[in-house]
Amino acid sequence: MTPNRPLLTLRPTTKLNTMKNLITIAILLLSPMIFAQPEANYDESKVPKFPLPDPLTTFSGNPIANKTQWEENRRFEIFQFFERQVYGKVPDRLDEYSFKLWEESDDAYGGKARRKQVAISLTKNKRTITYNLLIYLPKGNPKAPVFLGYNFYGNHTVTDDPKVPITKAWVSNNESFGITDHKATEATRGVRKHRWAIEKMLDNGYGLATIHYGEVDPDKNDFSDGLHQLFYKDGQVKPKTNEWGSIAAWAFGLSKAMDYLENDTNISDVIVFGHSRLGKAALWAGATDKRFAGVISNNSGCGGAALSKRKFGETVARINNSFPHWFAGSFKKYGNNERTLPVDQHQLLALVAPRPLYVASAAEDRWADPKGEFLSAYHASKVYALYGKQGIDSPEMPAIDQPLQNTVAYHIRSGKHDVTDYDWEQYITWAKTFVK
Ligand code: GTR
Repeated sequence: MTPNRPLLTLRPTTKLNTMKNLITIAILLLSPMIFAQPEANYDESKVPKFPLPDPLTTFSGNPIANKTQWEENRRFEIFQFFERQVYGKVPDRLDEYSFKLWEESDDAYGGKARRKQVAISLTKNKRTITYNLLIYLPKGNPKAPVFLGYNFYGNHTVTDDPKVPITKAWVSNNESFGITDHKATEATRGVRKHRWAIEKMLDNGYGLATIHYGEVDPDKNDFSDGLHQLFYKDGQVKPKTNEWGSIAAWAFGLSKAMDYLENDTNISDVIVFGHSRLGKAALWAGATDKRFAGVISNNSGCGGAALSKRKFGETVARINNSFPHWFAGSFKKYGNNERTLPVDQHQLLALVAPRPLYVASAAEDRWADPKGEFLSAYHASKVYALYGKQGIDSPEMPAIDQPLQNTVAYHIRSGKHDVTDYDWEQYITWAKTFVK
């Protein structure tokens, strides 16, 4: 490219140049159409026929008949594919990590809850990142199960509790919260508490553990900060093609939190939860770390619970284009090319088996493709059957607000893309029966 070259160079009028001029003008006029994102498909009749890869037939065509064959053979090859071609590999081990319980009190929520705040530090190549885990535990339950999930805007946004400091890390700008420079302020305390039914959890004997995702890896396409850069060799500025994007980094952050939680004597089972992009991270965390006793995907959509080959709402091309840093570089080649994917997201869900799994959709969240999320849970269920666990038996979606709860559970709630009390009520009821 010549620097400072004008966008449009019209040539003097010879016949040939007139042709060239016309072609140049046509390209300029058509370029918005050529390069624009295609409209998302919301028409069932336009969903392509999509043969789904069978979780119980290996890549080389051999049938899987029992859980031993699944675990020793098929699970491993599916896992490896997701690890190298979708979310990306964690490049290496940490050199060191540590936990510091820097605040603790037993008077949270009017004396109902114990609060703990733990700093988690991860070190590699003499570089360290630190992120904070905020924990509320029901005092009436000496060893409580907890939901572990990331929040979008800081631990201080999930509660009005003044003892939780405002995060100093990157946060996404949000006009309605008055965030314009990626910095959270006191004005954002409690702004997301409607998404976290903390008192409901406490009253039912459950705790909450939450982390601001921006403290682990800021959600932007530059790879200069957060978890990734700890692992760089001299001169490296981004992960290799088959190495981790942000979703895998967030999942890794959840696993390191699990290292702390499993040693906290006030905590029993940990159920990993996530909404939307953080639901994608929760699913990958559940697949990579078997210590999570249950996994909840709330409206996780494309690259989460929804089937990629269905092409309804968000697609692989769209997500890689809008969020180039979320997945491994190697996932890009499947944009507009889903047919060539040898896996689909039902197989990600199957990696959680036999542990309890909840997939939830919202009726107005068509971008996330509720039907694709449901079918994915349905098609994962045959792996649960190998363990004698009941999944989703019928390919017919349940009615809105009629949860289907087995070891694999699903609901489609009325309303939009969000996390509501209704969602939490279902998760708590289900966890009491299926996560033990
Ligand atoms: C959307 C994205 C979705 C979902 C959502 C979110 O813009 O297209 O895949 O992750 O963001 O995380 O809120």
